[in-house]
Amino acid sequence: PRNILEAPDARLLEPAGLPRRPRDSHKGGNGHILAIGGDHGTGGAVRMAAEAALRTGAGLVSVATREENVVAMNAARPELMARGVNGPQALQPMLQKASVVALGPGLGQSAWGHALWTTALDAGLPTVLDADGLNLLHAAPRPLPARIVLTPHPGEAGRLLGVSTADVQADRFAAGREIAKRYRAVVVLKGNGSLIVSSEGAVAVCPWGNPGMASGGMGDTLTGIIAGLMGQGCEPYEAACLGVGLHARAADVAARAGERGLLAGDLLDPLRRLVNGLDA
Ligand code: NPW
Ligand code: AMP
Ligand code: MG
Repeated sequence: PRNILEAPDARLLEPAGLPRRPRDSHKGGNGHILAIGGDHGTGGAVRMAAEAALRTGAGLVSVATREENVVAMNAARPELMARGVNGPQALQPMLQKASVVALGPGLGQSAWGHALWTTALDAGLPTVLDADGLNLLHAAPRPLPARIVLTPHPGEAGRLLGVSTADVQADRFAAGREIAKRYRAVVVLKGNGSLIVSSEGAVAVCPWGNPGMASGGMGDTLTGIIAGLMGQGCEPYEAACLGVGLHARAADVAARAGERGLLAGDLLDPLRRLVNGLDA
């Protein structure tokens, strides 16, 4: 795709756009991200989103998921605060402590996922809505929080618009703009040359990334990165631009070892270097 990036949007894709972390910074001031998802069989998705938020520099990250995922998640990544939630009542106190919500990775579309989804959206916190969070929005439209980033891949974008994946890919700019307008949201239309569309319709195109990224969990990682940036003070459009840029550049660094076989988890080490302005 044509790269239409111009200042200031080009600058927003650079790590220099990251908020400074003061010397007296404390975990309470760097965002408390609440990642919600992980239905039967897709617990990994919400874990990857949560871990990416941590590696982006979020102060605290909690996970609301199916009870069955909790023991493994706490064992593998004890910095995460994972809790099993069986419904809205258990989610409410977690929402009260959170500053940003990452909603949808591996959430599924069962009654469980739907109940958590409505409760989380109604809390009105700044939110990154992804994966089944987007599929549920198509199935049951609902008012969205004012600060909202939608991160559809072309298949999810097609569902939101009621058209095919091929239709979305035939005019990605039009599709991204239409979703942003319809939902008054910042939209990341993912894929080769991800588009970031502001709620006013400004578009940035990501010049980085590679086909090694076409593997499970990549999008879930992006969701956590954008949420982590919002927790650290970025506005939604800024967080979306910067997050897409960091994600794709981390993937390019990780792909030096080969595009084929690239895993979403491989992005976490280069991501950490990039958010610190270090050569990755
Ligand atoms: P088609 O077939 O061409 O019309 P789905 P999902 C399209 C979780 N995960 N370019 C393409 O459509 C997620 O978080 C859990 C063109 C494709 O067939 C979700 O909650 C994991 N087309 C849930 O699983 C790891 C593209 O979309 C269809 C495209 C389902 O999410 C995996 C697939 O999309 C996963 O993240 C592109 N670049 N990209 C875990 N480890 O726990 C996508 N399409 O049907 O929405 O399924 O994305 O796998
Ligand atoms: P998801 O489909 O939700 O797992 O998201 C996939 C992530 O990988 C998105 O950030 C895409 O932009 C990225 N991605 C997938 N395939 C490619 C590709 N061929 N080139 C560049 N980025 C890609
Ligand atoms: Mg996805």
